[in-house]
Amino acid sequence: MKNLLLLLALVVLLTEARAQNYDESKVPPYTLPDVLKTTGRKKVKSEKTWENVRRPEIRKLFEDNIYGQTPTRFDSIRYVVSEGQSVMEGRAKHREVLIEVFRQGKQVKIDLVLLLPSNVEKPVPVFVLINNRGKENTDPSRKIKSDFWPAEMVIDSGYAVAAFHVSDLAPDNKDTYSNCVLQLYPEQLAADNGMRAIGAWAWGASRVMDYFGTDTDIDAKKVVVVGHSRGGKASLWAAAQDRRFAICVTNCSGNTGAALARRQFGERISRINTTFPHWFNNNYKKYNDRENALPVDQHMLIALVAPRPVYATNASKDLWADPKGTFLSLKNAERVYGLYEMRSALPADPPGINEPIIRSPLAYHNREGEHNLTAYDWGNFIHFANYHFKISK
Ligand code: GTR
Repeated sequence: MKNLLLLLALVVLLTEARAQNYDESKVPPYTLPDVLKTTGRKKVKSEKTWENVRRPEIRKLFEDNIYGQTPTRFDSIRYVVSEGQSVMEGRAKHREVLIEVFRQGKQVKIDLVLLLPSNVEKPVPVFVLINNRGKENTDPSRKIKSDFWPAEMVIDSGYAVAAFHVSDLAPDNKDTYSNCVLQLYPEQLAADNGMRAIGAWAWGASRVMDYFGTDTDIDAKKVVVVGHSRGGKASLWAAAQDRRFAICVTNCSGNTGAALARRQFGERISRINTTFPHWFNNNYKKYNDRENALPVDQHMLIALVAPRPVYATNASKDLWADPKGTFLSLKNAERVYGLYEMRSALPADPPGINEPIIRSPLAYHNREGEHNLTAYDWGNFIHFANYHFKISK
């Protein structure tokens, strides 16, 4: 009996070791799907063919095989807005925004935390965080401060800063994730290519974008969507679909975020689907241990955001999220930016730790440290937005 248990433990350990490779020399050879070749095997040479043929094709492949469809119809949307307190010694003002979306007698409520800089010419650009951590991280009263959402830094840079919590859209739990947005769209739950939690979070980001379009203090043409880790998978999916987002920031988003799947480095599809079965659609489960069978890889998700700027990051100790695979994903999206005459400034090989490449439509850094979203990251995102929005500082 004891031997059997030992053997079992060994099998589990070996399976785990196989599932998580951290050794660059063990990355298998792979060929990425060609982002600029249509499924009919035609080369995409112009912005027009990209926009009209290849881009919609890739978007559908991501919908069908990974994130699910994103329904855009609902019966009505309502914004309940009230002025809150002045915070940060008067440097900012809290605006309470409740977004209510209705469909077929069902309702979703999104609590948008919004702080606007005072004494600044309006409308202002805005950073909005898809918050996947505790709500205390985005405390509008500023009694609690957190580097996960360093509101003072963003406000003092002349931006509004906003956040909403993923649990308002889909609780991050395999048993309860369908309690919010998916109540509005039960048909999605029944479909193998239907929306799941990450899709619902991205849907929420678009409803926040709807609101920004109605707030005259916000420059809705300058909205930066930010997400960390699972939130970073959602920020990328949101920006890929909703072209109203001007800039996308995907922080430490790793597997099924900004990192290439085919490298099979760190977290893999089989693992993410097992631990978080509620994040992606049923079809994605077909690719467990079959990365090469996917008709897409994550460089194509970044390419969907083109020509809008994308900033992807990693942390040096976060091998789980594959820093090199994230960098390579950006590199492999460069050809699509090239169609728009946008030149990336990324070097051929990943830059060193804490050496951000910011003045580029495709930006990257690998911060020293652990898996997290920090003031260092935010400082770079602000520089990135200043650069692209032509705000001189
Ligand atoms: C991990 C997961 C990652 C990432 C992370 C997070 O457990 O494997 O894909 O999303 O959680 O969200 O912090």
